[in-house]
Amino acid sequence: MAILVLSNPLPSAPFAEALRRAAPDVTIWTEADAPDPGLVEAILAWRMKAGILPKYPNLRVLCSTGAGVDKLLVEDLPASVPVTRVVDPAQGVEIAQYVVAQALAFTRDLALYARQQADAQWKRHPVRLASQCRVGVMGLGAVGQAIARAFAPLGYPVAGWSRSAKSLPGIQCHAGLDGLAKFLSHTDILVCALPLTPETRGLLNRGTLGQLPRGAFVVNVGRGEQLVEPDLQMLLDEGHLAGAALDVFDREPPPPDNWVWRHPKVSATPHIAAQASFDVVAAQCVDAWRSARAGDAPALAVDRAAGY
Ligand code: NDP
Ligand code: OXD
Repeated sequence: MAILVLSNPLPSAPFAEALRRAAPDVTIWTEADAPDPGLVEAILAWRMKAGILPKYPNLRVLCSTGAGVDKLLVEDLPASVPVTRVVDPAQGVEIAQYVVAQALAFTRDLALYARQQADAQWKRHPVRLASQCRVGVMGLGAVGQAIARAFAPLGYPVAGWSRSAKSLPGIQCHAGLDGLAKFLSHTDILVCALPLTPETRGLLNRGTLGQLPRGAFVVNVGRGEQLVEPDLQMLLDEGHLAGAALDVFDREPPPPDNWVWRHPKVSATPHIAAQASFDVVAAQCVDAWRSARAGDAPALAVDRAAGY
């Protein structure tokens, strides 16, 4: 029995070391160890290609190195193999810090003042009141709720949107496609913290982003494939949107000639909003493997049909 780390493009050593700490009695392999496929019972991976999983006939569970599992749901994933995600509360706090930092930089005009400083220009602009900047968080799971909670003490009115109806203290909750238009039209700072699924792919497009009030700001920490980049560019250039902070892209890294690198209204970061700790990832992978061995559903198994 063994756990195999296939974390490419992330380095495998930190995951393998954390797994050894979490389960000293278990064989932990990386690709470099020339693993015996028949002994592999769990795989810890960030992404998967078709043709790999059938090589492991005794696979019991496929674990994600991150919160999202979208790159693991390949067509030859055996029906009997559960897929697990990571839930790390510290990661939620970290991602909330990133989003709050971007939102504050936007509402307090920090980029504008940095440009003014470069020209030794002393010029004051009216301050946008937090109470008049409505934050709308798409996705109210582990990550989205952490983001929503972080804004409330700063005085921002907070709303959220999810697939199923919710009631969360201090958050105006909307749900489903029926609730989307009202949610969008009442949102000045839109934060996407959705998992990538067939329903959320391309969801941030001209039609939906165009329903935001003029001057709105968009933060995407979900997945790049949820955003139709040319639509965003058009809305920024037309002035409908005031800015965007993008941490995720459909191609990571985006090619050097991608407009996002240079657009004056875009802040682009290399998928750093938050990373789960290696020890949490490893502990949850080992738990999932032990549950699968015992014939139980792992606690963090995703709904494969829903895609998250
Ligand atoms: P969860 O599974 O805990 O939550 C997902 C949320 O999205 C749920 O509230 C769910 O609704 C909602 N949702 C899913 N599909 C739809 C839909 N079609 N319409 C409306 N709402 C929908 O995931 P996490 O919060 O843990 O993570 C979310 C995503 O954040 C990850 O999949 C990943 O893509 C991204 N992420 C990015 C990071 C970064 O560094 N940039 C770091 C970590 C995560 P419901 O509650 O009704 O099920
Ligand atoms: C993710 C992660 O899913 O980094 O993006 O956990």
